[in-house]
Amino acid sequence: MPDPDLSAVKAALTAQRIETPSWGYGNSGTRFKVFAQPGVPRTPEEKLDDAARVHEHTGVAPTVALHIPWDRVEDYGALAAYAQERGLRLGTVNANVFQDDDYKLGSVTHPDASVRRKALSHLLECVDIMDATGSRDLKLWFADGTNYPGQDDIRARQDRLAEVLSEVYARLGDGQRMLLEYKLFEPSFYTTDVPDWGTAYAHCLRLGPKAQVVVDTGHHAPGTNIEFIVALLLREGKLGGFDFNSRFYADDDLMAGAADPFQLFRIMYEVVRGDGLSEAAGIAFMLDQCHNIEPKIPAIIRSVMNVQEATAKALLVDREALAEAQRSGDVLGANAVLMDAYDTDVRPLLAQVREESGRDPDPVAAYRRSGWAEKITEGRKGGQQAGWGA
Ligand code: LRH
Ligand code: MN
Ligand code: MN
Repeated sequence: MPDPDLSAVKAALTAQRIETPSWGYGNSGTRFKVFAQPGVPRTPEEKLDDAARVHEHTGVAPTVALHIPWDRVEDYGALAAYAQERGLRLGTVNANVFQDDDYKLGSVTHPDASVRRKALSHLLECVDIMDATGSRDLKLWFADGTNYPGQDDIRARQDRLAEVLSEVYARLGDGQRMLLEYKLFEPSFYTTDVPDWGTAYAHCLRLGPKAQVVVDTGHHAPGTNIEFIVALLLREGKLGGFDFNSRFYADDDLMAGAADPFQLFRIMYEVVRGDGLSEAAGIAFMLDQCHNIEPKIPAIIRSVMNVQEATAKALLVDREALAEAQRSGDVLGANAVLMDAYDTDVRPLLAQVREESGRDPDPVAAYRRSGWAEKITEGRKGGQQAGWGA
């Protein structure tokens, strides 16, 4: 394999940004049990304190996604200032219209207009919060759907969804975007109103350029070729971002890159191939995970590193050799080019990138040595639950 231009690879790795989720720092679990951990944040501010540790040790995680109302505070401008004092910014605002009794039959697709209005007003409030925090993106995921054939009119629900989305879209300011997230199933099991990229894409296309699709890697049927979806959305200019996590079964929310690092590499290769790492592409690389049994901060650091490793391997693909093998119909040769990059141990390269920017080459070890875990275990009692999974 010829030596790739390592300075360009290093520059891309240094410039990469990965957003961490506020809820990843809180206690979480399954519907069977939430295992409380020592030292877990009690407030949104303490979640930011922990996120600052992740950024300190990795250097690539300066923004934190909020989930409203899990991160409700009186003064969002003050929260943004608190973040800034710690070298962070508030990132994507995630709306939550799935934890209220009124939403039993849906939120934005509910048959009753007054429930839809309630959901809409929450979404609009989230845009107000974005104005206060300086956030660019509003992330929308809807639990809406039905459990039984005939329960509601599939088409009418799409109409209601389109109507609410267009009202939110109209409220977006310059430089703000709406990211629509799809998920195959759960909590609804018969129909889901935004089950797949095609549905999300169709709505975003009608809405306009500020509406884009977000790909949560845990939200597909087993065997789905996620990198194909990424390639297609990117080609259409409709890929807004990722919620990275790992899954073995369904929406497991395990650490990104843990279950299937090869899949993460294939996804990141399509991102690189589509020039999606550039700032102009505007793609938000976010984690959407919870850490039910493992310590949270080092797990988030590990996940950030896993995304970096997949990115590094993707950047190392010898694109010229690949194109040549593809042109000449050299199936095995083309596959070998891709596998050469995947099989490269990029950990020394990433260690070097970290050292060159004045950081410890091993972020997890540096965190362990920092004493932060002991400090929060001592200083924080009665940590907050992430918000769901009780
Ligand atoms: C839904 C989802 C969505 C929510 C998050 C907590 O499964 O992926 O992104 O906001 O989980
Ligand atoms: Mn998600
Ligand atoms: Mn999910």
